[in-house]
Amino acid sequence: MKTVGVLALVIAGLVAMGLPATDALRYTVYKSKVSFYEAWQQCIANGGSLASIQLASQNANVLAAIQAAGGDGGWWLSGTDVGLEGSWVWFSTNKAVGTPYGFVNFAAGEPSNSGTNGENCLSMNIQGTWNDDACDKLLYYVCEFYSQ
Ligand SMILES: [Ca+2]
Ligand SMILES: [Ca+2]
Repeated sequence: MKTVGVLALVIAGLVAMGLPATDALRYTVYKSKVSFYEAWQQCIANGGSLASIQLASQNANVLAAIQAAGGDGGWWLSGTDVGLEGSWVWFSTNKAVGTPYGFVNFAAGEPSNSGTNGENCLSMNIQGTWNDDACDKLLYYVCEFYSQ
């Protein structure tokens, strides 16, 4: 009882400070390859959201889910700069990437906006770092869900 009470106080404190209770988020990796927009829609259809990452701990949890699920290639997260080149937002939450905690995890040399049509959608690679990919590329994806 005592431990539960302390834990509740800690969580209440974190919420009061505006920090997300990251333990309340769980991640599911979907191993069908779809476009960024289809991934976004599928997560909503499944009762969740295409994953957004604000904290290193969330990045680590998503990476762990990817590694547990297996597979190769990239995994869609909800980041995009399709609205304004170079201005990255998490599509699921409409929050700027890197806000409010400063966590940004692009791989070296990314985002590259490669190709004639550019790259405007954010994926995680097997190292846990981020890349911009063409939004119509077919990749696995990660949905986030709030657990009780
Ligand atoms: Ca871009
Ligand atoms: Ca890229």
